[in-house]
Amino acid sequence: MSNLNKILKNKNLCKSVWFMRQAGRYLPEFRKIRNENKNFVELCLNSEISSEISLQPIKRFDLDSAIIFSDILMVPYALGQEVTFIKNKSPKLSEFNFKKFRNNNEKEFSKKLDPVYKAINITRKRLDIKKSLISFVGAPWTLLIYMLDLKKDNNKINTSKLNKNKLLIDQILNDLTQYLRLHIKNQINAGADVVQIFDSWSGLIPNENLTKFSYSPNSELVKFCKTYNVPSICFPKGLKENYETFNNLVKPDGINLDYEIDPLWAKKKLKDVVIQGGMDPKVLYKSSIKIHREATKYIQAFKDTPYIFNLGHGLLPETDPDKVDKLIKFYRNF
Ligand code: 1CP
Repeated sequence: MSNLNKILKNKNLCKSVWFMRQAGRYLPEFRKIRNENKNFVELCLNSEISSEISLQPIKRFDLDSAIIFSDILMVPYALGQEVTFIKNKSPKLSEFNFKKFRNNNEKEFSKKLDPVYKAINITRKRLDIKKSLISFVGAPWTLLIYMLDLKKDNNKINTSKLNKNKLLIDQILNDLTQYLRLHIKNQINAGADVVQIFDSWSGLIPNENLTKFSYSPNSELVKFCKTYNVPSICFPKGLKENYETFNNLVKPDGINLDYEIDPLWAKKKLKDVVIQGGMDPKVLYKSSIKIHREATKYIQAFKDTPYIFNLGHGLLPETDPDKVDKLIKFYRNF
């Protein structure tokens, strides 16, 4: 069993490090492939290249886990929305059509995403048995934000749009959760060892809607992973002190801290869960001394509990890969 699975399943005190967005634009070897493949969706659907990209950070840094190269927006793509990735901008989706959405079926959905499952299958075969292969989904709320274009800016949602479509949204969330279960099942069957559930925009959920948009759907997906005996890690980014309620209600195997959460607070409040990450990815823009000081805060806080070293959000595109290398070595030597 890999270290990541030993920590998540048996609560072992072994070491494990990987980074969100470890396969991405900060790596020159990724940028080279990206320049030759202008269409991002097509790139995600090229199993051979997707597998190669997933393994790039493993080859370079010998990280403990690989995350499959894909995107959370491949689900809306498979459900019929056009998805365009524009450099340095939020991805854009074509207008949502409720009738078209309801006309989807599971067979077509799985078929459209089959290249992703193939990529998982070949990557699992190429990856050292001692390393985990992480698969992922976007949580329903975070996908809804993109599918219905609900974001005004990075701190605000269009509440009138949300309130105007209440009944419709309940139905969409419900259907979407079923398709996410299927996507998780297909990824597990293809060879994924762990599932990370990204709820990157949960900080934008109005307080009175937390149960409906965050706790319930995440809970359903975590329970679903448990039926396969595959551990899940939730990332309810931006929930602040509600991380505690989230953890008590959703009960994931692992929880990824965002950079706003104080590690000592988390240690006290988040029970019966393995903590992952937390350090602000912007710290990697700073000097080695500052990076080590910040990393020490997390390593010290969690030194006598199972802990997965990672960040409080994804690696930023301007990050220097040498600093990532040094951080990994610092963590391993600690
Ligand atoms: O190493 C990896 O993690 C690679 C696989 C991966 C994952 C797990 C990618 C590739 N995207 C994701 C998850 C993802 N995608 C999330 C959840 C995690 C997070 O919050 O970062 C989200 C919200 C998205 C949506 C998305 N896709 C964004 C965010 C935009 C926004 O609204 O702020 C962006 C920029 C993308 C494009 C994308 N996805 C992945 C890469 C490498 C890129 C860059 C594409 C490029 O080269 O232009």
